Order: sequence, then structure tokens, then C-alpha cells
Amino acid sequence: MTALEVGGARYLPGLLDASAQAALVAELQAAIAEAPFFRPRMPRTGKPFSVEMTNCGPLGWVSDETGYRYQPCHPVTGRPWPAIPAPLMDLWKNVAGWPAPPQACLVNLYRAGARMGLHQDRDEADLGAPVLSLSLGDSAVFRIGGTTRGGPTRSVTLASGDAVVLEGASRLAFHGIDRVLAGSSRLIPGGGRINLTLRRVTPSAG
Ligand SMILES: O=C(O)CCC(=O)C(=O)O
Repeated sequence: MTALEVGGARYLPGLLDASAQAALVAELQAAIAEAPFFRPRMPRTGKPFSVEMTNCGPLGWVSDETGYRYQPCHPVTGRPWPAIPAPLMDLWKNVAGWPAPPQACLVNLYRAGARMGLHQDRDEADLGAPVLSLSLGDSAVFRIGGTTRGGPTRSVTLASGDAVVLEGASRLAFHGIDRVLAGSSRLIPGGGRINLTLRRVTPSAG
């Protein structure tokens, strides 16, 4: 496995091959049937995100007028999130370098025109554990900076099967998705890109 570096984060191009990607998408379809995508809203303003989301795992990340948070149930169905697919648990074990398992797998769906502004991942009580992010489907321009908003950034195009690990100094790096290169892959039913972000939420010893 080749490990490169982007903006201080670990960048693992081609971590999953085409057959592993297809198998994972098939498993995700079952999870999505149980926990359908919903459209989060911005705190206070209620402005809808361009990205749709769902989650797997004991906890899931949600956002609405009352703020960002993790919760054990889907905000629309009220049902617990489905389990994190086994191949993702294995990836965490092999790649994240953290002894405790992930508690949340955020599933971001980018259809045409969706993007994600620069932000830090800081809703977790455990900011020591890494964040493992995997791309599936259309390629996307990922932007990453330092820990100060407005500082210098750089970008890299993430292809299907690529992963990024935010860890150490990059754990709190500002990052986001400038744009998705629509039609660059046929992996996702209905088109677009899925990003899977595995996180610890509650404290664990590193
Ligand atoms: O889609 C991506 O690659 C990034 C997702 C992300 O930054 C997040 O969910 O916090």
C-alpha cells in the first residue's frame, strides 16, 4: 500500500480495488435501505446541505437547527443506525492505527452539484483518535489546510477507492470538497460520489 501525504494527512490512493469497492457498495445498499439518506440542515438557519447523509454504527452524526451532534437513532425513522459493514471495520483495524473500534460511519452522498465547505471535525469527545475517510464513485477535489481558518490550503483529486487519514496534527485540519467530477465513475447507483467517514466519538485510550 502506497502512503503519501497531503496537507499533513495520510493519503492512501487505491486502498480498495475495484472488486472490493463493488462489494462494499452492495453492502452499503442494504444499510441505506434500513437507514435512508436524509438531508441535514445548518444549525440556526436551517439551510439544507447540498450533501445527503446517513450513518452506520452505534452513533451517527446529524445536523439541524439545534446544532451538530451524534445520536444513536436516525432523525427521520427514529430507528437505530445499522451496523458498520465488516469490510470497513477491517479497514479501520488495518489502517487507522487505533486500538478502539470506530463508533460512527458517516455516509455522505454527493449527487450533481453537491459540495462540502471547509470545516474541522470537532464534534467528537475523542479528538485524539484518527478519522478515516474513504471515497467511492465519482472523483472529487478534496481541499485541506491547517488548523486555522483562512490559512493556506492545497487540494488533491480523490478517486474511488482512495482513503485519507486525518491524524496527529492533521486531525483538526480544515478540509472540504470543492467539487465532484460528475460522471467520472459508474460505481454508485444513480451516479455521484459516496464518502465514508469512520470516527471514534467517545474517549478511548490511544
Ligand atoms: O467527502 C469527503 O471526502 C469529506 C467529508 C467530510 O469532510 C466530512 O464528512 O466531515
